[in-house]
Amino acid sequence: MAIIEAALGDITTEQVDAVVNAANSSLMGGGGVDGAIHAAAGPALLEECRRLRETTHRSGLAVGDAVATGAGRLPAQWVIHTVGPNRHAGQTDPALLASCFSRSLAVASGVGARSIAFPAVSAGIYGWDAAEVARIAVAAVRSGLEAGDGPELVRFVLFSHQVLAAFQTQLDA
Ligand code: AR6
Repeated sequence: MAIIEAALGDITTEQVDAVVNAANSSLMGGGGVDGAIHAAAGPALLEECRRLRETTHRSGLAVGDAVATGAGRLPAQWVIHTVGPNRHAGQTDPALLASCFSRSLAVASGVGARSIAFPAVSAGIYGWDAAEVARIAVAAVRSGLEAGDGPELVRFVLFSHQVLAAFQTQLDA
């Protein structure tokens, strides 16, 4: 039985096999958790992302999809980049957000990650309500873990008490 938990913290310091990045389709970095992950990982991460753009992801990463790279100087081994829907751009389909979590789990399994940390994808710059993100994320992770041999530990790492409370409510339900 896999463990699903939530904690307050900075995802860049997580001692897990894989950390998920709330990226954008360009994979070239940005603000929020994306900026923090690139800053902590160092230039090797951007270099790997650039290589993806030159090879397998010439037109970028689609909303709801995920892809793995190494993690540069992070304690994790892999960064799994996913692109959440941007509510400010009219991307309001919950299935796209659920897909970020299920695709990230599948990619984590593919690289052999046994533990994974997720941020609250789309709950920042992309404008989704944290309670809705929490509901969608917890449901997607639960069904993803039921469906296959995903990681043994899934930790949601949240940046504020308010967002942590939203995830804790869903985990307790
Ligand atoms: N650790 C954990 N959570 C964090 C951290 C951190 N170090 N930093 C921020 N958060 P956001 P999005 C929280 O905006 O909404 C970027 O520019 C934050 O408080 O990072 O998916 C990308 O390049 C919020 O709860 O991601 C895209 O263009 C959550 O992480 C765009 O932002 C997600 O906020 C993606 O926007």
